[in-house]
Amino acid sequence: MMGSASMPRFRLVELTEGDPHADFARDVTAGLASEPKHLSCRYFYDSEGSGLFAAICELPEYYLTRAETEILQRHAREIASVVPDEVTVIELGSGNAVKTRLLLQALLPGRQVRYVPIDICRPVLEESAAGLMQRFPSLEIFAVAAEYHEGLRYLRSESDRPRLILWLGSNIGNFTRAEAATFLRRIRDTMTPADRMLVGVDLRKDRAVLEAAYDDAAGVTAAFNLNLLARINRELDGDLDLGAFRHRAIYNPDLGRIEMYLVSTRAQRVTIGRLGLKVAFAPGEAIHTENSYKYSLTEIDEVSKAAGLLAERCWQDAEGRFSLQLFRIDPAAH
Ligand code: AVJ
Repeated sequence: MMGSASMPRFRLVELTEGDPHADFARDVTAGLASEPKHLSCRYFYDSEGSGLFAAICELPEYYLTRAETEILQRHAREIASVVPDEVTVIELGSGNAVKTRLLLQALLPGRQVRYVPIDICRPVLEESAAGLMQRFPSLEIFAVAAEYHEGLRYLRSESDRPRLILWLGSNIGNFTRAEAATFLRRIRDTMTPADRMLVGVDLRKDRAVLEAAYDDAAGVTAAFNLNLLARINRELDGDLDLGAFRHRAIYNPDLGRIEMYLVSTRAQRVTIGRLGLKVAFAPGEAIHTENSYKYSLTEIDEVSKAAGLLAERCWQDAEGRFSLQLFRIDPAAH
């Protein structure tokens, strides 16, 4: 393999504090004992779930990925024009990094680029990094297997060059608006005036379009949601009958969010061996598994203002479904 002798082209660190299995066990115990029941969407992404999410991105109903890809295709050169010759591209929740290729393709000619993907699924990181290195022979990759908050800590140390921070794909949607503002503020506090952040945000739109995107005809999103229960069976020795739960996705227009649930179709008791836990479900009882917030342009403005960020540019797809913001720090903010 080619590359400089001093610096390997690919490195990977795993930054998991404590035992991820213990976290899962603790959160499942707490979530299923709660009233109403809930499970965290961060547990969707084991290898199985990451694969299902990649399949979701290809669905005809899931317009988000196509809309964001359209924007990146159209404006990658313009984005590249504000990026200096030596840059570190840091991506939060990089997944399979398919969209990132469009940006790297625009950035790489004439630039020295270090790519730092941060994702909770290590196998996905390894696979996407291998693909990128093959496609871009001069790219240096430092992959970080970590949760957002750990990745954020890491952001502070990766600051020897100007940075382009990517938070694409409406990943912001899993946060409440207040949480999103706080998280963006924490990122902002690591940024210098030369840094930029690119954030992909899904826009508010008709209920029918949104609900179809989260409840597709082929049932892939249902399988993605049900994989949480399968994961409990696999990792925590559960006996949940996946056939006795139904996927539900509804749009809550007041809060501007899609809510996903797993609904018990009948009265049932389940046992989770490794937790020494028995849980009863009433017929129709739901486990809340995910929120996906949608934004108006005003709401994007409010959140970025609260975070101390200035939108230098923003773009939408032709149908106005999705918005991409290029932020820099607002020096006047406090
Ligand atoms: C990865 C959080 C952006 O909310 O659209 C897709 C996850 N859930 N279908 C989203 C998801 C159901 C996705 N994000």
